[in-house]
Amino acid sequence: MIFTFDKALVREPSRSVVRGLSSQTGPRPSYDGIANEHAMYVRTLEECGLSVEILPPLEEFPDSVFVEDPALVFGDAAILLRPGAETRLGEASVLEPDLRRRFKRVLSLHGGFADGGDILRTPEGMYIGLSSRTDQRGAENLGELLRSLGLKSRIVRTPADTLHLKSDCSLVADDQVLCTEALARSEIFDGFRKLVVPRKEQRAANALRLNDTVLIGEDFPLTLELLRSQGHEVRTLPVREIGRIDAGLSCMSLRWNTREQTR
Ligand code: CIR
Repeated sequence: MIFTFDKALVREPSRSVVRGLSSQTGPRPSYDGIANEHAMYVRTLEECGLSVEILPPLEEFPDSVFVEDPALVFGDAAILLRPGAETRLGEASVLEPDLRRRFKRVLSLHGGFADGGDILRTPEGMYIGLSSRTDQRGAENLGELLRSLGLKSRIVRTPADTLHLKSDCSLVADDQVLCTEALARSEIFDGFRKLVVPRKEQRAANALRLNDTVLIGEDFPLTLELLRSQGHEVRTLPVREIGRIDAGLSCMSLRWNTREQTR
C-alpha cells in the first residue's frame, strides 16, 4: 500500500539550479545536465504508472526542483513544511496554491523546521530525522499534524554529515530497508530486514520504490546487483549532475495515491 502511487508533482529545474546548495567541493552541475536527468526522471515516473504534473521553474529558488522538501503529501491531504535552509524556506508558500488546488486538506507546519527529505514513510508510521534541516521543534510539530491525520510518527537521528535521513535510507519493501552502514548500525531499523549499500556506493541509499519498481542511480552497479538478488525489479537513472548538489531520486517529486484517505 505505501508503494502504490498514481500521481506525482515535479518542478522544472530553473537556470539558477547550478547555484543549488552543495556540501561538495567538486565541479558544479550544468543546467543542461540537470535538465536531462530531470526529463528522464519524469519519463520514468510515467512509465512506472504515475501521472506527472510539472510546475514551472522558479529562478529565485535554485533548489526548488527538489519539490519533496517543502511538503509532505498523502492521498487527500498535504502538509506544508518549513525547509531548514534559509534560501529554501520561501519555497513552501510558493507551493501552497498548487497544493490547495490538488488536495482537500492542506495543513501547515507552524514553528521549527522540517524538510521532506528527512521524512521516511513506513507501514508503522513516519520516521522524522533530526538533521541540520529538521529540528526538534519542527519534528514535534510535524508529529502533531500527522497525528491529526491519523498517522503515527517517530523522531530519529539522521547520521552526522548526512544531509537528510533519506539520503541514507529508502524503504524497498514493507519490512526491508536499503541503507548505509551508519544507519544499519543504529537501532533505528531494528525489526526491518536491512540491505546495506556497499561503502563505495553510499549515495545509492537514496532509492525510490514506485509501485513494483525500485529506482536507483545508474552509477551503483553493486547496489543494483544487491537489490536484484533480493528479487526486486530495478531501473537505473542518471543522477550524476543532481548528485553534485547533494540530491538523489526521492527529492525530485511529491508522490501520492489518490485512493488513500487520511482521517
Ligand atoms: C539542498 O541542499 O537542499 C539541495 N541542494 C538538495 C536537496 C535534496 N533533497 C532531498 O534529498 N530531499
